[in-house]
Amino acid sequence: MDVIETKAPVTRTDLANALRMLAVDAVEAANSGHPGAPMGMADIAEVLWRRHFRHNPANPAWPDRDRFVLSNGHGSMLLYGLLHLTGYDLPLDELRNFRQLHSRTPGHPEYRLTAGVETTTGPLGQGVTNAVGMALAEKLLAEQFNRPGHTIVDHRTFVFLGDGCLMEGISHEACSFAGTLGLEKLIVVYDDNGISIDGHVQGWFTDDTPARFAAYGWRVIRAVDGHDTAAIEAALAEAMTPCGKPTLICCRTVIGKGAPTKAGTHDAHGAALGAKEVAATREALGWLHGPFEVPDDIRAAWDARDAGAQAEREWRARFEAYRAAFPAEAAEFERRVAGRLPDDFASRADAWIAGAAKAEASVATRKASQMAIEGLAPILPEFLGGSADLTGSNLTNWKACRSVNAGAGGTYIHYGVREFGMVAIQNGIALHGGFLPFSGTFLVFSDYARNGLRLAALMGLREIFVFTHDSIGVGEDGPTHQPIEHTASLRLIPNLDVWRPCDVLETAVAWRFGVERNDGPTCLVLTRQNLPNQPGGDDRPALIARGGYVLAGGDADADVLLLATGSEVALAMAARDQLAAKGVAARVVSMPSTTVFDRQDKAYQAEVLPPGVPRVAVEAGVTDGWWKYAGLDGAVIGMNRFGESAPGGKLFAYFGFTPERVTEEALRVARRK
Ligand SMILES: Cc1ncc(C[n+]2csc(CCOP(=O)(O)OP(=O)(O)O)c2C)c(N)n1
Ligand SMILES: [Mg+2]
Repeated sequence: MDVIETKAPVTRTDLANALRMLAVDAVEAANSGHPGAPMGMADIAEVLWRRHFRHNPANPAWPDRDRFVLSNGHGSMLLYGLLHLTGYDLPLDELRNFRQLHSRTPGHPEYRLTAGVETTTGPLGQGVTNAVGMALAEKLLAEQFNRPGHTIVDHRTFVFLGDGCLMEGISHEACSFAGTLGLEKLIVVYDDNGISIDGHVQGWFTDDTPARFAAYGWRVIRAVDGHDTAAIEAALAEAMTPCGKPTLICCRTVIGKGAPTKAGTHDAHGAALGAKEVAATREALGWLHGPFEVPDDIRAAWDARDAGAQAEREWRARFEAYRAAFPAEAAEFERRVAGRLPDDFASRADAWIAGAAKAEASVATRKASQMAIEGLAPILPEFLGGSADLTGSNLTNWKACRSVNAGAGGTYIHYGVREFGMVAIQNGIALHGGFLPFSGTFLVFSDYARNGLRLAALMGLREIFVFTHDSIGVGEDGPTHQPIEHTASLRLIPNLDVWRPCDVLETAVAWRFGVERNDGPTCLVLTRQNLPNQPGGDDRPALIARGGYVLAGGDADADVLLLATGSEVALAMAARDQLAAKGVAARVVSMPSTTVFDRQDKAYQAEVLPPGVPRVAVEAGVTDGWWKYAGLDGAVIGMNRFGESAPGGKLFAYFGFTPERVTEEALRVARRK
């Protein structure tokens, strides 16, 4: 008798189990990682990624792809499994190397490292906030580029998140804002498993999450069984019908689903299951394949390459029709999404900087920044500005800008009082592409946003952060509003450029530098109070761009070097005159960006700061960072205490930021006293 081999057809549970077991095996191999979330969300991921998610594994940069953000980034193996199985450039060996040095499968998903990872996640709450930025960018780009009968921007942003993201305050900032803006292509799936690291969340998280999101103005799909494929399918289908609101799908799930003794407990959250439990899980799931083994029929069912290529081909055909009808817009769209500056940017920026060099009026650097924005905006239609409810103080708006909050065609975002949300939303805008985003708040509140700034730097995003009211110069608002340690502490973040310019021209050059920089973010630290313009020749813009340069006294040997930034440059210049009257030759070095100066070649650094010449540094903030330039035999004039409430001018005198004090310290270090 012939033996006919019959093979059971692949079920959707099998497909989800492939994801589960890749996560289990990878965490086991690394003996480190988080199996619980991938096991709990595998069924949801299968429905989304195989039925609804529009992407092309062969081209993760396709501009009109849907975006997927794993906000609960500890579940990274879920994403790596999805990328691997659907056909991205992530071979099985990378999964075997989960969490190992130089693998493309680090502990938490990292932007740029792994094809298909849209943002770096792990710091809970920021992923969903990035996604709000992505969805907003999609909406604004569609407004700017789509034409009747020609829809070239039309994609969704999907998010997975867990209890942790919802507990984080930033999720309130972001989701409240998304509701107000009606970002209807944002679809968030909540992994409602009742567990976080410390155990059952009842003791610390009892919000009525659906009611909370309904109150934000979201559409909420409640109580979906996150292991019932048909129910998930129906919820996603509903979420994708437009209704003018973002959608939250609340899915009840079991963390570590499939692990016989650890499912439903925090033991499944963040540790390898252990050999015994892994074997029992295989048994329980009926997954009788070896570690990292995925049968061909299951692989074939996951493979999204053909469908993805087809989806992108269809879009390309639409884009070519758009190009035929709107050639200039098509070229501009391609430039914008590639993040290229306009071809004539350099020459137009040169002309604008030359104008800034002639500025006469004494203005605050925050005003100089607004003048820079005004000068750049006509050259850069990708500008997307904003402020956390301090527009009139940060001066981040410009004459022709229009509020995105007021209807279509906006280029300026009133973020409301949401500093952390603003920065992480802005990160999402930068990640999405098509815009050069910037935003403002008071420097003292940069702390609120700090981890978002850190992630911008880690991801190497081109963005500009305007921080005004940069010192005790703030005055009467007092110590709560007077930044002391902020500039110094921002300088500590790797890959974050920090500029504290002293006048109109330094501010203009700093802005240009931030715009042209394409491998990381730039902070501009600006004054509330007016500052005089400093002298210089035609070469001053090029010198400023080196981060530190000789502003005065470069033509002769100096007895002493005076280093200063921002509002203290004028003090140093006045002290130089006083010293000259005493027969002491002082050189003033303006250091608008120590971070940029530190990247200059050693020869240039030594030219600006000749070894052996005594030094005095002055900056109205903590002294720590300055000793590396001043040397231990030099002097640093700063303040290592909180400020006081009084008029700014009085405070400068009270805390010793005067030409006389600079002169005195200079005489002391130069041993003339
Ligand atoms: C801002 C931040 N704080 C703390 C952590 C550490 N952490 C990682 S996962 C987690 C618990 C998250 O709970 P949940 O989102 O419910 O994840 P689940 O256990 O359900 O997978 C914590 C506290 C973090 N990653 N980010
Ligand atoms: Mg949880």
